[in-house]
Amino acid sequence: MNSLSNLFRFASLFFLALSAPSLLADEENLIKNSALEGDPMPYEWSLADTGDLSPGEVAQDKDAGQEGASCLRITHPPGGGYYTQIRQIVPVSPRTKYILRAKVKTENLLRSRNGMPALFGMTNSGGSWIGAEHLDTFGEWKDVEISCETPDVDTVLILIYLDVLEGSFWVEDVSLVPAPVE
Ligand SMILES: [Ca+2]
Repeated sequence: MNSLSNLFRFASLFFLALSAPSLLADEENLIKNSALEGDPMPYEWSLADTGDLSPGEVAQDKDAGQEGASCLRITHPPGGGYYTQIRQIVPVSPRTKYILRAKVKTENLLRSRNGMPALFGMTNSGGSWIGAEHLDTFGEWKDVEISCETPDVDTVLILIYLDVLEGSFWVEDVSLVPAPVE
């Protein structure tokens, strides 16, 4: 075999290796509208009823630092009583390992004394956390990856959650995929 065909074979394998994982991830992603596109509320996602506390401002931010992407932004301006929870019900298999991912950024979070920060994660339908990450990213984008195992349920709630006196929370590219079998 000459060196040119070796080179071609190597290049083909290289590009196959590059493209295969992303194709697989797209097919397996259980999240609908994973890019959180909407006007401004993302389609396929809903705003939870938070009772006496009104939700904050939901917007699509094209200048949030993810090239070419419009990112979901939740803002709690000063002076309000806010509690924002954006969620999607997702069918899953019981007692199965999953990986939940998103790109996130927060800025100027002012917590109440007992308040939670920005949170990303998933719960069962009764609101018990299965996996979550508290987010203090101080203006920098961060890739969040949460490995968790579903309890004996066939749906979960994916939550984008902000419970602060003031501050902003950006989210993009949410995915939930079955964990690779070990
Ligand atoms: Ca988006």
